[in-house]
Amino acid sequence: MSQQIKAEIKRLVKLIRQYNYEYYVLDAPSVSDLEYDSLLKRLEELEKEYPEYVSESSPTKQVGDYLRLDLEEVLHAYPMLSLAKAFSFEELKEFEDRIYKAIGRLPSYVCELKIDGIASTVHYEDGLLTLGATRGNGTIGENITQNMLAVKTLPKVLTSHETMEVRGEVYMSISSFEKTNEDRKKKGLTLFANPRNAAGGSLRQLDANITKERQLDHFAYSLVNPEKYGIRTHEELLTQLKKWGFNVNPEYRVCPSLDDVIKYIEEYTEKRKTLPYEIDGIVIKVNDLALYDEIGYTVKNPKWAIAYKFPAEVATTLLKDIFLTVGRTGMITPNAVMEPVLIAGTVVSRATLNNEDFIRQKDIRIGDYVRVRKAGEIIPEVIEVDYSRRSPNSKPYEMPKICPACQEPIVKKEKEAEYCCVNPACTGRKIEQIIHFASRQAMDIEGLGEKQTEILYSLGFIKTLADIYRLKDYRFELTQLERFGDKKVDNLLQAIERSKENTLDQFIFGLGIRFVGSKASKNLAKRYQSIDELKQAGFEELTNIPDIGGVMAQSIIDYFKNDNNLRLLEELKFLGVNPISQKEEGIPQIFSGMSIVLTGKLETLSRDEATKLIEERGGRSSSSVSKKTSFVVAGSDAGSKLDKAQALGIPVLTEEEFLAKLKE
Ligand code: 0OW
Repeated sequence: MSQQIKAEIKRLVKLIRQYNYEYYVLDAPSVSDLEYDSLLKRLEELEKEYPEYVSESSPTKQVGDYLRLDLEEVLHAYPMLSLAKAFSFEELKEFEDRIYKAIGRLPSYVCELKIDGIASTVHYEDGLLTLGATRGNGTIGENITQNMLAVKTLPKVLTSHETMEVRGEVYMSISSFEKTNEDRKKKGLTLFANPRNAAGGSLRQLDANITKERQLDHFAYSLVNPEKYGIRTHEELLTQLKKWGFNVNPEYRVCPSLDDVIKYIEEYTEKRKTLPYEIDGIVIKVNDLALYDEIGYTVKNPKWAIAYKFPAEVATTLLKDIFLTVGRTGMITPNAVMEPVLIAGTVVSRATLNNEDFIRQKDIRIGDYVRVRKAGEIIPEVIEVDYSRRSPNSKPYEMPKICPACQEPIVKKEKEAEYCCVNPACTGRKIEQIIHFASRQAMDIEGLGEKQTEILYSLGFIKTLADIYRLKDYRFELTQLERFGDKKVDNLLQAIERSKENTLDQFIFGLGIRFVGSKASKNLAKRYQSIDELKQAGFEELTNIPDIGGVMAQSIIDYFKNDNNLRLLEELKFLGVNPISQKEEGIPQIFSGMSIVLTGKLETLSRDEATKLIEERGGRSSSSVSKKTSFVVAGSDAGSKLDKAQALGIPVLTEEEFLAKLKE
């Protein structure tokens, strides 16, 4: 038992450290806050129960943020605390019980919306904003003064000449978030997953002008040393902040009892969807500031405040079937096909069942009514079975032990929950082929990146390359997927249609014929006008083409002998994917079969332009000089390649001589 506990604590510490890094350093968390919070809660429970297993460097000891090394550090004279979390009303009752135990009476509270942004602090001297910083690890933050000046609703000069420090949340409204992502999309940049990441990324921009473009806002919610201004309650504090010109979120409310707090929470669980910014919970604070010291603090949280986190969205529906998918690494995942059900505004018909252990632990059976959760991740998750609705003749689910794609046996590695297909030639790893096909150098289908492909594949929308061109038939279902809104789906479907106009070399490269890279694909597309022509090519003919050796030629021939590949090409042709290459008419192939090396700086051509001129004339530009080199073009400051060419007696042309040759 103790071994298992130790292993579980170790697993949780490792996971939480990874998630902290993604969240605080990369601004790109791979799990939802809810997922993260429940892992941290589990670890805290285990550490409480087994203190002998707690490591000093446990993430439960560390307070949040990681520091960006390239921003100047700021020491917080008054630590920036974070908030303990409550996931249920019972836990709110426990929070109140602890307060009652400390002060012998029940206090009144103030409820505020928990803005899902970046905690920050701002210093004013004689009414002038002099310093802005992130929370960092609670004691040391990052200096973001220049960026804070770009936050629209943060006063830079106060009409009163106060010297003080104000705490608040910098956030990005949903409309600014969407506009920011639109701009990034046009620039080919990765998109922010949510407004919080967008705010974090913008706020930590080293270039404050970029921050300015990003429309950040601020809600103030706390003041260091409020007693200095004769402020006695949190409500008075918020009122005073407003008077000084700060943007205070107007939804706060004094709640005399816990019942009023719960009513406020129920009210805003509904209203949440209508707000122009994202919130991830409700912050509850004792209103009377004089009680704070008596109620006390933990290492990182006040005991007089707590954050109630909204529960994940859950619904119950019929589990109609279970199908297995093979991931990029060969990992086998069981997935649920369910009666479509509405969860948090979108229709869900597929969900993950994680692995066989999960199915067995919960005894999930086909025909069961299951509860499904959509907690912010893109793929919903089955969480439990409603046994009361189980039909009497249902049987436990037996997961097939063969790969769904190549029918080879699947194996489960030691101490791992997942089964894997270890067949290196497993065609099931279609997901890899699909990702390659849609990649930039191949068919360049924008919006069909790794993540999107894995989701569409695991939900069964794409199984083969041809299915990409059938996605338009599933437009409605796609718009129902988390973060696959109408606009995103339509952009993807348009990109797929546009890809039909791609060149033959992109298509050949996208097919992923073994050993055939982008350069060889270009040479094949010069020699043949279509896939049908290439299909007829013989071994000799192929090996006469630059960059095509014997192994590659044989691989091409084998590819066209495979019935599955021939069927796929027919399907793609039927769906309108059959690019025809324009033969390089009129360009004399004066460098045909030659290997040419460029070295040094060319005055009139970029390296890419020179390479294109060589390849258009049937030559190949190589990066290293050898006996096989036909000649070298030496620009200014040519280095060791020129020396080697002269040592090997390889002809060397100047840039002018090279250009003259093109005109011959
Ligand atoms: N995110 C918020 C919020 C809030 C502070 C003051 C004492 C401890 C927490 O809307 N409305 N009020 C507070 O009060 N904190 C908030 O956010 C916290 C800051 C650090 C972690 C959370 O984001």
